[in-house]
Amino acid sequence: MILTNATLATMENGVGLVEATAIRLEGDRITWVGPEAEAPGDGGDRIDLGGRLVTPGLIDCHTHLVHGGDRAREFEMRLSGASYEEVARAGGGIVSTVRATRAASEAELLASALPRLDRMLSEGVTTVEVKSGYGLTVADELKMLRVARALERTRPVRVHTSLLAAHAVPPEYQGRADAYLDEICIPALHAAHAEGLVDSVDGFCEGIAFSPDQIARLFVVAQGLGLPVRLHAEQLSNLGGAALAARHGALSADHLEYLDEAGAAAMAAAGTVAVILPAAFYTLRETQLPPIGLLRRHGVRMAVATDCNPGTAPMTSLTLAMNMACTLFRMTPEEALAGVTVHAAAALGLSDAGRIAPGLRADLAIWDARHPAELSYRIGATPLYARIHGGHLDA
Ligand code: DI6
Ligand code: FE
Repeated sequence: MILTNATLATMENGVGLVEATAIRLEGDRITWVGPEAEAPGDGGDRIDLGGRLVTPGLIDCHTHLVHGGDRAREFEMRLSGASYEEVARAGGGIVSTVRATRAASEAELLASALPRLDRMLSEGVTTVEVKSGYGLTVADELKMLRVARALERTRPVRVHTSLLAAHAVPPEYQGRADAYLDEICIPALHAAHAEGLVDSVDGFCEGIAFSPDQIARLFVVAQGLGLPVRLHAEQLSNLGGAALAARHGALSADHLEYLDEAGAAAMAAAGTVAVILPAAFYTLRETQLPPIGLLRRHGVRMAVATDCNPGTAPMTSLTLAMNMACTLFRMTPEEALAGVTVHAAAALGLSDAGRIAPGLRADLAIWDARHPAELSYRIGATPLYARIHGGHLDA
C-alpha cells in the first residue's frame, strides 16, 4: 500500500511536520517515507489522502481498561462532599471494583472491556497498555491479565500488560500490607510471568496503598525476572515514589502532581518517562498541578494517557486527555501529541512504534485535519479519518 499526498507528523526530531509526502507499507512495516515526487511507482494500492494529517497510531500507555462494574454511586458521594480518601476508607473506592472484578468471569470482563476499547480505537489508538490491580488474589490478577491478552486476539490492537497487584491492600489483608506482598503480589508475579502474561510491573506508592519500602521489595523481584517496572507515584502526596522508580530504572512514573525537584532530577537521570494523567486530576478536582515546567527544565519526556478506570478516570478518549493536558496543565499541543506517540512508546519500552520511519510498525492514524494542534483543540469530537494497524486499514 502506498499512501500519497499526506501531511506527516513523523515525531522524529520534534513533530517533524512535512507536507506532500508518501509512505509505503509492506506487511506490518513502514518501508519507505519521502517526498511525493520520489514515491516508488511499483505495485500496490495507491491511496491519495488529499493532504490529510498522518500521525503514528496513538498509544494509550496507562489504562485500567479491564475491570468489573462501575462507580457511578461513588461519583455521587464525592459530589456531595466525600473525598477520594474518605470513600476509600469507607470501603468504597478501589475495593468496590475489586468485588465486582472478582465476581466476573473472563468472558464477562472481556465483554465489558470491548466497548471501552472500541471507543479508543475509534480515536486512532493502535497500542494500549492494560493493568491488572482489581483482582488482588493470585487467580483474579491472572484472570485480568488473560483478559487483557484476549483483547489483542479480539481486536486489531497491540496490548502491553502491567501486573498491578500492588494497587490496594484487599480487605482480607487490612493492616497487613507486607503479608499481602509476600503471599499474593509476589506469587502472582511469578505465576503471571510463567504464563507469559506480564510485560511490566506496576505499583501504587501512596499512604492509602503501599510504602516506598514495600514497592522496592516488589521491584527487586520484578528485576530478578528481567521485567521492567513503572509506578503510580506522587498522585495524592509526595512519598519519593518517582525517585524510587528512577532508582529501579523504571520505564515510567505516573500522575506526579506532588513531584518535587529531586524526583524530577532522578527521573531525568534514569530516562524515566513522566506519564501525565489529567482525567484523574479533573475527576478528583485536584488543585495541585503536576509540575510541567519542572519536567521541561529537567528534560524529562512527558507522555499523556487516559488512566481509563472506573473510579478516578471514567474516560476512554485519548484526544480529550490531550485537550485536558493542554488546557489544565498548559502543555503545548505538540507536547500532547508527542505524549500519545513517541513518548508513550518510550513509557512502554517500545522502539518500533510512536514514530513514522522505515522499519517501524505500520500503525498510523489519518486525520481530517491539517495541523497537529487540531487534535488537542477539539473537545469531544475526534477528527479521525482512518486507522491503520499492522498495515491493515480498518474497514
Ligand atoms: N490511581 C488512580 O488514579 C487509579 N489507581 C491509582 O492507583 C484509581 C483507581 C480506582 O479508583 O479504581
Ligand atoms: Fe492508574
